[in-house]
This record gives sequence, C-alpha cells and structure tokens, in this order.
Amino acid sequence: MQALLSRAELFRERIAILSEGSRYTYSQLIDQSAMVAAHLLEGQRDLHESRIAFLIDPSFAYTAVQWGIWQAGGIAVPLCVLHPLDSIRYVLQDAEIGQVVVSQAHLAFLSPVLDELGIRVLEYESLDATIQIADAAPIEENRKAMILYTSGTTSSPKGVVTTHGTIRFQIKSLVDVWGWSEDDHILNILPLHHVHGIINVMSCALWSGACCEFLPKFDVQQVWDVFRTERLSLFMAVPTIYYKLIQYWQSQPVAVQQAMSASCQSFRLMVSGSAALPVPVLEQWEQISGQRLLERYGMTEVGMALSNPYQAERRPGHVGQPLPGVQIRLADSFDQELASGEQGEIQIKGPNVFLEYWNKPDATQSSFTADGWFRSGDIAVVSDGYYQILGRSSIDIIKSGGYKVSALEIESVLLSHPDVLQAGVLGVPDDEWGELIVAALVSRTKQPDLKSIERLVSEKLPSYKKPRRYLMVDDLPKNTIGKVTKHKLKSLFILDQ
Ligand code: MLC
Ligand code: AMP
Repeated sequence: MQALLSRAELFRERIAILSEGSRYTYSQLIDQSAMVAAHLLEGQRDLHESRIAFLIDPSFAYTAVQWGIWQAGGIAVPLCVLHPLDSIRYVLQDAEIGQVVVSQAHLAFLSPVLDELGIRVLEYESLDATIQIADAAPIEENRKAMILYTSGTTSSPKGVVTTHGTIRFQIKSLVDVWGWSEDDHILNILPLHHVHGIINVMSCALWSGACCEFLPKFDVQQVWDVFRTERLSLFMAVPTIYYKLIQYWQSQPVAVQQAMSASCQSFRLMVSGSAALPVPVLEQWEQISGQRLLERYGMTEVGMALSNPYQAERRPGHVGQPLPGVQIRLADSFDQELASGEQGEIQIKGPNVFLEYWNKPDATQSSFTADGWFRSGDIAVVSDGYYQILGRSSIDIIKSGGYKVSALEIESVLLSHPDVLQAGVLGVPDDEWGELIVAALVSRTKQPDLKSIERLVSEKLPSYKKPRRYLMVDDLPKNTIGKVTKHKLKSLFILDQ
C-alpha cells in the first residue's frame, strides 16, 4: 500500500479514474481513501489485519474503499456484486469479517445478512467527509493485504491471502514487461473480485499514473462505443469478451465495421487471459482490429506467471515465457522436474506466490510441494521457450467465461434438492464460453421438478456457476470402486449435442 500511495503522490494532478461520467484525480483518490480509513479506524492507528469486506460496483468508490482498507491496516475482501446472499454469507463467515463497506445500491440487498451476523456496516455514500484524517500506522510489506475467493477441487471456495509485498511484485512485473506509463488509458470491464481486473487492469494503471476508466459491467456495445472515442491505449479481457466483440462487429453494416476497426489503431496493446484463447479468435480479432493479442497465463494464487513478449513474437496458442523473477518448472505426479519437451504440471515459485489459504492450513500445505513449489494443477509443455497449456489435472475444475468454477460446489447444491439422487457436473467445450457448464442428474422421482432445481441453483449460486444444460440419466457412469467417471459422462453430453 505504501508503495502505491507514494507512487500516487507523484501524479497528484493527473486523472486516476473515470467513472460514472466523472473524472477523479490522484489527489482525490488519496484524500477519499484517507477519509474511508479514518471511518474504519474510529480513532485507532491500525486495524491489525482485521478483515474488511466491501460490496461496490467497479468505480472510483471501489478503489477509494480498497485503498482506505489498506491504509487502515485491514485486509481487503472484495465481495462479488453478482453473488446471491448465500455465497456472500459464506465469504463473510469464512473470512471472519469485522466490518463491511457497502454502496447505497447494494445496501438493502446486503442488510439482512449483516444483521444476522452482527457485522458493523458503513454505507459509503453516507460517510462524513469532514472526519479528521487518521494518523494511521505505516504498513509493512509482509503484512496481509487481500483475500480473494477462488474455486478449487473442494466444494467450497478458498480465500487466497496475498501480502502487500506480493501485490507490489505482481503489479510491478506487469508494469515493466508491458511498458505501462502515465500516458496510458485503460478500460476496465472485468469484475473486481479477481486478479485480472484488480491487479492487471486497475492496480497497474494506478501504479503507473495512468487513467483507469470503469464501466460498471461488461456491455458489448458500450465497449465498442468507448473504443470509438479513440482515448484508450490498452485493453485486457478474457477470450469470451473478444468473442463477443467480434460477433458484435460482424453484426454491423460495412461502413460501421470500418470505423470500428479504424478506432482500434489508438491501442498500443491488447491482452487476453484467464482462459485459453482459441487461435481462430486471435486471428479474427487481428483481422478486425489490426491488434495481435498478447496471451498470458495466471492464477489467483500467483497473479501472472507466464506472458508472451510485448516486443517479440506473440505465438498463437501459447502463453509465452516466465515473467522476470518468477520460476516455473514442469513436474510429474511425484513432483519431479521433467526434461524439456515432456508434458507436466506447471509448478511456480517466486515473490508473486500467495501466502496461504485463509484458515485452511491443510489445503495450503497440500498445494505446495515439499520443496516449496506451488502446484497449479495446469498441464503444459514447453517448446522453444514458449509454454503451451494443454489442460488441467482435475476435470472438476471448469473455466467458463474466464471464471473458475468447481464442479463439486455445483453438485453439492444439486444434491441438496429432494428430487436429486445423483449429480455429475462438468464443462464441455464451447466456442463462446470456453467451457459450458452441464449437469447429469439421476432423479429420485419419475418426474423431477427441473424448474425448482434451477430455482434452487439460482438462489445458491451466481449465474456464471449455473449449469446451462441438464441431462437426465438412469445412473452415472462409475468405475469399479464406484467413483463417477467424468470423462465417460462428458462423452454422453458431446454425443447428445
Ligand atoms: C453468463 N451467461 C452464460 C455464462 N455467463 N451462459 C453460459 N455460460 C456462462 N458462463 C449468460 C447469462 O445467463 C445471460 O443469458 C447472458 O449470458 C448474459 O449474462 P451476463 O451475466 O450479463 O453475462 P456477461 O456480462 O455477458 O458476461 C460475460 C463475461 C463474464 C465474459 C463478461 O463472464 C465475465 O466478466 N468474465 C470474466 C471473469 C474474470 O474476470 N475472470 C478472471 C478470474 S482471475 P440470458 O439468456 O439469461 O440473457 C484469473 C487469473 C487470470 O483467471 O489468469 O486472469
Ligand atoms: P483463477 O483461479 O480464476 O485465477 O483461474 C486460474 C486458471 O485460469 C489457471 O489455473 C488456468 O487454468 C486458467 N488460465 C489462466 N490464463 C490462461 C491461459 N492464457 N490459457 C489457459 N488457461 C488459463
């Protein structure tokens, strides 16, 4: 935090954020975040890593609150504006949240759970701006800064804890390799409860003295409208978003298409990540925009780890080379490093790697090898220095629209419905979403109530975790020890298409 704040001091008069039609300077961001810190501290000097959650749409307010929590010595826990109350309650309880800052827009929605859990609530718009600014204690780099929730091979999401030092390293490495400067202007359309939006877009911009413009959520037409102003120099998104931008471009008359394509000349860099970028999407986008997408690879637990080069060859279907200071090796199932050319799990070491899963020492321990390498669960091969992602070691982890989703989490919700006897969830390949979430169900009754099953899922899970297709089967395919064989199940869905 200290590093971000002292960087911001260098750019006081520059525009830091464009949001909801207003411009905010770095001075305003510094002052507003100090005001938030003072309210959180209530006269103390340090929150001593108390967890502070916040539910605010991507905007100036979001950033001011995040920086305010950091200045006050708290751990920032961003809540997802798309999550239903059940998912939010889980995070509030798991992270043992002490206070929540919420914008007016989400207050009525959140209040019942805050009352239920007895959590102090601060309504952002009602904070008294005349409060005396706190004399907050300096925050050392090894202190915990943020918890982001990520799905894994367990049914409940885990809180990934990073320190101020980890975050500084993650930001600085991207600023250096992608040539960020104060002249840059980026549009954020990503959700701000994941590293892609928080670190790669917003924090890199603010470290650099650049301008970060927010749309509250992705909207394909609005994104093209902003492109057409030609004020942007950078754009970063998941492959699904490039797919949608291409589709929209294709739907327009030729003269409009030409103007849209011409507006892409203002960019110096466009980046894709969070999921595999299909080569046809890269090629079509290059034809439309003249921009060769730079694909990189990362993870909530490690920030960014591999990146195609900014200046040299960006190889389609590959995620490039290790970022400076990040060590990567490919290992077999016994954690032994493999010879060049062999396929293995990506394992990662370096100052970019997270500290721990919140309150889950066993999960933390098992995600590292005995000699301290983080096990990513992604399988890759390297040729000529360029890494290529081949898949994941677990079929229970799905990537849909760039979101990581646990099949087990969805199955446990489905199984809580009285009509469902067995449930098998997985991802099937899909041009638009990367993977589409599908579920096979064995029903307890002759006529299962699919509508009420879908209602239950919507109540318990955000829309991006919803199965998009259901298949009713008599039994799930299982192996000799009774475990569901998901690869067999997957072929049922593919045959059924
Ligand atoms: C939404 N829809 C889906 C879906 N999500 N359909 C299938 N599969 C999905 N996953 C449907 C909705 O039901 C709705 O349909 C329609 O799409 C529009 O819904 P929406 O919620 O408005 O979607 P949209 O805003 O268009 O969302 C698409 C998206 C979003 C790509 C913008 O998924 C997104 O923001 N993804 C980014 C996630 C991210 O930031 N990941 C980074 C994780 S960090 P209908 O019919 O109801 O209208 C990480 C590390 C790293 O991975 O390397 O970066
Ligand atoms: P998350 O936990 O949401 O941070 O997602 C991290 C996962 O996204 C990684 O483990 C990969 O499986 C996937 N991922 C990120 N970038 C890429 C990429 N460029 N190509 C393929 N998979 C990717």
